[in-house]
Amino acid sequence: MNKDCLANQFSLDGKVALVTGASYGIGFAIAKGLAAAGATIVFNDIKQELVDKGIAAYKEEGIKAHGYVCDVTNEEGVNAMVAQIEKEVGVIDILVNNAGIIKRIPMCDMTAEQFRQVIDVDLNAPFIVAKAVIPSMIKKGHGKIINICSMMSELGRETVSAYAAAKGGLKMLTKNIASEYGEFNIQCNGIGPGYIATPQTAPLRETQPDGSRHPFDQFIIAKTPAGRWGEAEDLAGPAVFLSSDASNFVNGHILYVDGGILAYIGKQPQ
Ligand code: NAP
Ligand code: GCO
Repeated sequence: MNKDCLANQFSLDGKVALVTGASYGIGFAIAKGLAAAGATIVFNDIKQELVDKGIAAYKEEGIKAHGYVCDVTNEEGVNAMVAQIEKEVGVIDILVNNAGIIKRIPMCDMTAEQFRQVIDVDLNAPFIVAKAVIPSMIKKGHGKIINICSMMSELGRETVSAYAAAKGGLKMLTKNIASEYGEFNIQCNGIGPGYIATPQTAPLRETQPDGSRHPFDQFIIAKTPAGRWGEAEDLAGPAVFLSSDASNFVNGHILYVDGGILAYIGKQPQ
């Protein structure tokens, strides 16, 4: 294999990528990476104002993204959005199930409705969106699905019972899609980010009234061999790999992009 042949394996030229919930945060960073590799970017958000902001943000990066208003928990709305994308942009070659929420509430204080809301967005929605795009992927003869899992696909911690249950389920949904649709040349893998500095984790990094770092911030730094929080951009390269021909024989794998947290017992107190 020569240098050009290897480089081409990572090219996404001519591919249409749908990244859900990608007006900002991890989804936005992943979409920028996919665009840099040649993909046409399609994204959605619940609110028109955020879709508009997202389109403007992509434009600032030199990316002509296609934005749609859609709540990923609404199956009818998702099916309508996918049909509209196929009509206006093209068949979706790459799906990144990124949209997600978290509720940090002690389990015995959490209502069943709050639990269901997290499961709905973080687990039911990836099922709904994957189900909407797979038939056209089968017709086209290929497809890539990337589910954004989490450290909580492997580990628990206080106050995140619903999120951990959803992300643990998402890991197994990933493996099941890989199992059920691998024969159609569809690869389904997960990316498990570690602790990434985005709006979702902002409450865990707030500077304390005395100017010190948030205790959880210090905890994560001690638990991460890299000694830092991840940046959303750290996820772009792994996403390009799992979206490209370079990963055509990678299926049902969860790629943890966590700076080594899952491998490390943690720095001993000094
Ligand atoms: P974020 O900053 O909170 O962004 C989440 C995105 O999902 C937002 O654009 C949000 O749109 C969208 N979204 C939420 N519910 C939606 C729905 N029902 N329909 C459509 N869009 C919806 O989160 P993030 O940190 O970028 O995380 C992105 C993904 O990575 C999530 O799945 C998260 O669980 C996962 N993750 C994050 C970390 C981390 O440390 N940050 C680590 C591991 C995994 P609105 O603004 O309209 O709500
Ligand atoms: C939390 C964090 C984590 C991260 C991520 C870790 O409250 O523990 O929000 O859940 O978001 O999922 O991989």
